[in-house]
Amino acid sequence: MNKRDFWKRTWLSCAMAAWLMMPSIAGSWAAGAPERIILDVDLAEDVDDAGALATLHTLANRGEAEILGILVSSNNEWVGPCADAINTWYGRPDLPIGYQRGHQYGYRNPKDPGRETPSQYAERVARAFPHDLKRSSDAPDAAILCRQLLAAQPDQSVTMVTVGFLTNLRNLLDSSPDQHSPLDGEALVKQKVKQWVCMGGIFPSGRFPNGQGEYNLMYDTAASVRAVNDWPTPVVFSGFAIGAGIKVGARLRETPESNPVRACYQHYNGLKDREAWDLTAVLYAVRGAANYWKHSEPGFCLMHARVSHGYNEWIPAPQKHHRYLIELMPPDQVGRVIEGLMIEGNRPIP
Ligand SMILES: [Ca+2]
Repeated sequence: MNKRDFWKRTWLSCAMAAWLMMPSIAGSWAAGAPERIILDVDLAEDVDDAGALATLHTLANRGEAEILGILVSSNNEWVGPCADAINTWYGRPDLPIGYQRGHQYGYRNPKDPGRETPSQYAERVARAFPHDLKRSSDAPDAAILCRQLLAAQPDQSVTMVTVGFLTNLRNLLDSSPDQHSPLDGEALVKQKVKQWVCMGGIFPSGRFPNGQGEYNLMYDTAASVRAVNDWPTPVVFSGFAIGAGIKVGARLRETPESNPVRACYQHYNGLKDREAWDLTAVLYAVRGAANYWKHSEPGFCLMHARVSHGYNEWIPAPQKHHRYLIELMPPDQVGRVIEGLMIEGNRPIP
């Protein structure tokens, strides 16, 4: 090698090392420590939450993610046990699970007072697969569990991922100092959370043509208004259109019948493909935009409370810290990545 080649190679090696050490725009490291994830699911009316759990477990098996805990935002006594069954099958039977306590904080959606979030699969899967959480309400309050989990982590290290309603995040922001941390909820989030990845919203229009907002954001509107408008760290939204273009699930047939995620899809739609809304948020939270998506311009996703069912509005603003995902790779190609993760392996890699 001549001297010029040597310095060229040395420069390239240094540049590569610097690039590998540089955090991406999403705040995730291109190489190094796994992303610390708290995933908040509803796992009830739709089945993509089950796919999101499968995807996250696989990413943890691969060393790309560390799962700190699972929160449940729906009002259904079988959802916690169903999540526990999935965690157990993936070899993580003791993963902490928190359950929403919306009512303790005065929450009742005025349109759906005390309404249970129905599920076609949660009870059947919970009854059929091994786990030890008997009822969702046997799990601790999700907001308090979240305080405990956050307090134990390094500063600005945790990625919150929500693929359901925002009841728990509102309760977390509203929480008071306790035995886990002397900080109130907002200060604790600001100290410990790197970013929040939210499957929710419609971008940039904010509403469907019929005027309605997106399901996750409008379900507990009061909570969404507080969580979205006041969240003190960067937020990235995987909006309705991102997951709507990706269909996954049928390949769960290739996994054994002992797989509770396969059973969720079996009971939900007979193991057909289903939109991948929640799975996109998990993939983004762990890998960043990669070559799957690009980020919108910075701005603010303003939540509006319209009677009980709210909607979002996108306001471009260079000094704000919200962004939403925009398609880059063709959705069917992203789908193949996601479905590969969804059906891969059922035990942690030793
Ligand atoms: Ca969901």
